[in-house]
Amino acid sequence: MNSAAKQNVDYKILIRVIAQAKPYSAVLSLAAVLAVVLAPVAIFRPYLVQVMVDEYIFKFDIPGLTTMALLFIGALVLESVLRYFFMYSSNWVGQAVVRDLRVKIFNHITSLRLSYFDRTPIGISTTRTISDIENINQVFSQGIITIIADFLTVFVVLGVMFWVSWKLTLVCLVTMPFLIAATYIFKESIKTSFQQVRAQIAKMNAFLQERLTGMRIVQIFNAEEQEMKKFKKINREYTQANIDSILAYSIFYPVVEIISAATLGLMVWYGARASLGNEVTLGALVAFPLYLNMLFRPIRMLADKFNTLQMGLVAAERVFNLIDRQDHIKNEGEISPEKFNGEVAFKNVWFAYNGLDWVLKDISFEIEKGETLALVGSTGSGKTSIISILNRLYDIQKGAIEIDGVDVREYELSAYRSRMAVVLQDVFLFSGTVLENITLRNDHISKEQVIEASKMIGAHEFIEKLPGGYDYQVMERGATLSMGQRQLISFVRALVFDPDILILDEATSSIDPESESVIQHAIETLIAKRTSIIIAHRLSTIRHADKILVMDKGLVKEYGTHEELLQIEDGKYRELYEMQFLQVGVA
Ligand code: DCP
Ligand code: MG
Repeated sequence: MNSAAKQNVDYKILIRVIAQAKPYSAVLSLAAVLAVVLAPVAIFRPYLVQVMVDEYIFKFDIPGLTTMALLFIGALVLESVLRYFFMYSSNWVGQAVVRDLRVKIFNHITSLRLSYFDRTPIGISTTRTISDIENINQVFSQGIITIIADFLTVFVVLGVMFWVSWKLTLVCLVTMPFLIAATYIFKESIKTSFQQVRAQIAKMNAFLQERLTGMRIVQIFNAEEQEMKKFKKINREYTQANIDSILAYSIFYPVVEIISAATLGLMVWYGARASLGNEVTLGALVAFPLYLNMLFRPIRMLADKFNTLQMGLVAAERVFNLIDRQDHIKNEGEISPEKFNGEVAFKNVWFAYNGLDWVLKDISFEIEKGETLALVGSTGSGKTSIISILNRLYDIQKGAIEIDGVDVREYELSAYRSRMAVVLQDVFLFSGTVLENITLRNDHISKEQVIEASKMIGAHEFIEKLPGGYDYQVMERGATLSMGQRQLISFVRALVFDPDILILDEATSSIDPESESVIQHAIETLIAKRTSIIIAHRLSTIRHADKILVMDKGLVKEYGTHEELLQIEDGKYRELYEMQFLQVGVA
């Protein structure tokens, strides 16, 4: 935001924006040439009027007048055609640049490390990719080239006016300081309110996005009214920002009208007397109001265009800031294994999301090939964090994580991740078909493979029953499917990718015994023959594990097999087992 407070156009950013148009330099040059050509062409018609009056109308030269009229029409057609190409090409370049930037920023956002998303509201990222980028378009369509074109027009018009009658021109210019002062004041006041408007839009986007995602909670807890109040407040501020900018316009335009009327009055008053004294021709007197109009319009628009340019640059700066963020997980490793053997080792791992508060403290454990490790522990003890760092969504601060005896940072990131599958606690489905949700649009996975995997997991039956079967359209976030169904789909997703290491964050919600056995069967299928880490809440899952790691407040509390852990007097696992699992088992 601090750049928004800068007074002048930021040339560095301007140059960088223009540099984006490099692939389209031909079209951009065309637009620039057209801008230069348009200025003299535009002045041609008023000048023709002047000549017509002086040389033809008063000399009753009817055939000559016809020629002039045709010339006038010709000039009009030429100007219209040029203007068409000018507008089309300058807007086209803007749109082309915006299209490229959108791809760039989307690509960039998807590569950012997860901690960026932990701290940035979704609405802000959406605003960057959609509306901020739209503003950059204006740098081309309304910005630099048209400003240059306007300046050229002003100079050409002034030149012609001076040439026709320098005295009359000077008289007209008496009001110019007022116009420039008004324009400057307007530009400054509109700038602030524009920035307000932009800030409010981003705020509203972020608010709305979050409420829509959490609509269920809003309605269940009857929070509509409170949310409405908050929304109204944001809406009020947004409206106020808009009204402020309208106020500036509604003052500025009439003021310009008054100044131009005064100029016209001055011109007529002086011109009529000069004309009587034969100093100025009648033709010039007729053409001057037209010249004046051509002079005033660009000046009046300049303020607006400068602001648009500036807004475009502010938006561009935000977009560039995002693009420049080197907030990726470092991908400097070069090892791209075809397959993992499947030995996982944590060696004195320390990790904090914010770099300060340790969420994992000195974690060490080892899993042999094909073994299953169950992670157990109370909520917030750091279980999900362990799998997040194993998946390299976050970087650890101290210690090492090794796979097959090699530090994970030495693997190439996408090769590394592709050998690993994660089933998360809260399953996320995208809008699209069930099939697409399972394959994530990976062409290497055939429908047959998907069906086979579904049968193995035990999901085939319910998917078949959906309207359209595998082509059933899943709504955003999978809202039209049950928790268990979503879970099963995510299991199939993991199985078709045939990972060497499987990570499973078991859903905490308890389910009915029948589904329980389906899920249990699915999990057994998943973990068979591969190294697995399961954050387990169900006793049945835990008992199947080769080793159990009990977490407590970021520390490894206990580590061993089921039997070993039950031996520990006053052990945490034993306590958990007796309190929770045994009771559930008995009931
Ligand atoms: N945490 C954080 N930033 C995140 C995620 C978590 O600061 N993006 C914090 C919240 C907890 C701690 O890290 O204090 C451990 O969180 P985990 O998600 O690892 O906890 P669990 O998975 O063990 O808990 P649960 O059983 O509830 O899933
Ligand atoms: Mg968790």
